[in-house]
Amino acid sequence: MLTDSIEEVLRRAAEYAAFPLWTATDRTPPSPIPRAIPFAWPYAPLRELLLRASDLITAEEARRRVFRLLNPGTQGSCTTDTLFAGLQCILEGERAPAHRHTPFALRFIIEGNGAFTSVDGERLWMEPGDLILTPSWTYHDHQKDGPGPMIWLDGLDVPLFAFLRIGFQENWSPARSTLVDAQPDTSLRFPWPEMRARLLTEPGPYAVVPYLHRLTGAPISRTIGARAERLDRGGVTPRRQHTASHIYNVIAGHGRSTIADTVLEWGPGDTLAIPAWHVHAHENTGDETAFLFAYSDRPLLENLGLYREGVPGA
Ligand code: GTQ
Ligand code: FE2
Repeated sequence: MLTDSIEEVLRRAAEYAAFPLWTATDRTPPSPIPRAIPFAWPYAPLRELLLRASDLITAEEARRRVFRLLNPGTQGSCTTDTLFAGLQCILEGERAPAHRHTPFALRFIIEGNGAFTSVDGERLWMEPGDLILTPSWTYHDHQKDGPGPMIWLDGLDVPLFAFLRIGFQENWSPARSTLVDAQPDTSLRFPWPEMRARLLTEPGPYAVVPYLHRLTGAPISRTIGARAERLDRGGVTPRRQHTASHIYNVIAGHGRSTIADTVLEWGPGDTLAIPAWHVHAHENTGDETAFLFAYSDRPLLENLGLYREGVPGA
């Protein structure tokens, strides 16, 4: 009908579940707009609460005794828009039961000893500062025999799976097979003394060393990459901007990070979220060398051709 108004046309289109693009508010913007905000989770109070929770619920009951570190700007299990972080605790004599899932996971050990994660039957011992990997669809559980708590940061790509809707998992039902210690050169465990030594041989007040597969030199997974950083006393990092988002955990030292307009102070054990495209820089404000652990979705973005760096201030 030539005399139709646009409103009339759109009303009739809507009856066929068809709508105008030109009035949509969620069109692709000129630059990335993450929902996540810059945010810090302080270790000391969360550690106390996690230990309290550990007296009240067993690892077996909880399956995973984890505090999810959820970004106030996002919904669901998001620490940044694409990455999840959680603080997990197991106590002496406990075992978090075995399962496997499509999401990839890393563990960065914060405190404790005498515990291990088993991955497809191989025991990976956990010491503070170690990085442990549980690749997609590998069976894993966590067990502690020695005294005291063991606390670590879990890093997973679960927001990606929430988006794709192909996240799934399976619980281990057969009796657990005999475990063997993993080979010392396994690419599923990166001991801290080795990484620390490498950081100390690097020049400059600011050093960055990526965690790479020992044989292939590839990032630790096709979605998540990780690195450790050394920032000397008084040191300041360059300002950076990129499409990857980062989660940091402070290994040692004190400092502050400027993330767009937000300034976050940090100390040992604290976790920070740096959303995509936010210009950020770190500063060591303490009297000792700072060591930082970080993971990001950079491999995911690079594999899709979507990693870009900006020129801050340009
Ligand atoms: O330890 O297996 O924080 O499957 C979230 C999901 C930890 C784990 C998390 C998991 C795990
Ligand atoms: Fe898991």
